[in-house]
Amino acid sequence: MNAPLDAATAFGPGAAMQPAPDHQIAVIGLGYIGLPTAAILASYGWDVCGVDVSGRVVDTVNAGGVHIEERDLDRLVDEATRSKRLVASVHVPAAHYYMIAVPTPLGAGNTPDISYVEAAARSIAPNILPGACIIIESTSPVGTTERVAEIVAEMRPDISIPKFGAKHGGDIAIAYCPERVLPGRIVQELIQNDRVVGGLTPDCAQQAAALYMSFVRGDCLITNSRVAETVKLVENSFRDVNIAFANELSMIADEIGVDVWDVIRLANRHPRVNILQPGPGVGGHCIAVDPWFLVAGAPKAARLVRTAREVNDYKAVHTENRIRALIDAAPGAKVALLGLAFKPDIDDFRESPALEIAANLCADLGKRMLVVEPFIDDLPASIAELGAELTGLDAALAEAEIVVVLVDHTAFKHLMPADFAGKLVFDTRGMFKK
Ligand code: SAJ
Repeated sequence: MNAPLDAATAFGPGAAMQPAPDHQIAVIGLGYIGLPTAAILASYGWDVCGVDVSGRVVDTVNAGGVHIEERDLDRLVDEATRSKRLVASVHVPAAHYYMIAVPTPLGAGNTPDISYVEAAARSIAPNILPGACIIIESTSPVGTTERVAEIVAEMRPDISIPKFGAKHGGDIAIAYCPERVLPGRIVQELIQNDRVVGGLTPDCAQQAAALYMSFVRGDCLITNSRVAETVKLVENSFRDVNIAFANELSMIADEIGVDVWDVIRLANRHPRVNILQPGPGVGGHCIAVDPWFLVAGAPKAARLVRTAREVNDYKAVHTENRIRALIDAAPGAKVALLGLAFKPDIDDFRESPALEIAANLCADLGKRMLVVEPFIDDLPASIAELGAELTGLDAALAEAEIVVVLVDHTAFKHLMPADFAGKLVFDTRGMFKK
């Protein structure tokens, strides 16, 4: 275990003279990123207060439990709370480091809504002490770090706030360090991945990087806050554009009558071609959302990024239309839908195209839909109330004449062509081709 930095190392000469804060670190937002980060920091010896607006979440964490499914997280939180290095609260304490990990949803017209980040900044400002450091981890439109600085400046005229682009200055530090971890591998990737740390000033970046260097095994790469904000949006836009290419190919292949999986497999044997995999659309709360933040920042320039989003959204419509064509070809037949999650082997349904498609089909054909999803015990209410049934894999295959693979969960991968004999099959993930 790495030793945590002491106050003087983290805040520079004289910092130890400041009034003592309640905790070394306050993590604002105990969701998919905040809770694992808080627990890892505690496991590396830091004294952490996790803050959440939900009393239920706070109580769960203080009892050593977790409210989200993520590999190894339950063990980590249990150990962190037992050791008393992690406590949770609905109140923001005075701390050396404040880490903001709250949601940044899409607002009306696909524009970013940073109101939770702004609220977090407002909740930090009254308690902040000179020498402290605010780090924003939430995926954010470019300029959000400066907006946080503005809010703190308005609320705390007694403190000098660093200015973007200045060489030095400010009584506190403010920086942006995006999370880049993959759901399902969050605990591992929080430690292993390189981090990009962007400060309002170089001093801000250094102070923020000192925290990450205490637990990250990858490199901590220093830059300014605007570049760091852009890097995060670009990473997910890059993936979205590449998936859009694969999804568009699959629609072209449908139209010209070739097998897209064969085309991609053979094209990828070219030494400089690496096409991703088509699916029923793109889900999750990152890739399906973040590119819009780039588009909002530069609507005229971001043409490819916008189009990729539209292609990936349209792929879900195309998929649903293909399933409806199968249903029309077999009147009265039962339909097995395999998978609802936004990607394989997780229980996360956020922005899931599979869930959206299933809900639309259930709205018309509820009682004919047999939904197989090994990661849940009950169907989401939106589908259950339409008459669909959560069914075991074997029972669904026995009853259904139409089988649609929406998610290639490992639990489905043992299936063989003989399991589908005599049925109409639509495999949106190419599970049987890979
Ligand atoms: N997908 C495809 N075809 C592919 C790959 C993915 O259709 O070949 C679909 C998946 O099924 C899913 C969606 O894309 O619906 C997104 O899945 P993902 O595994 O690509 O990404 P996420 O959303 O789980 O996590 C991403 C990651 N970003 C990148 O890989 C650039 C992760 O590192 C980020 O931290 C995360 O977004 C985030 O929080 O921003």
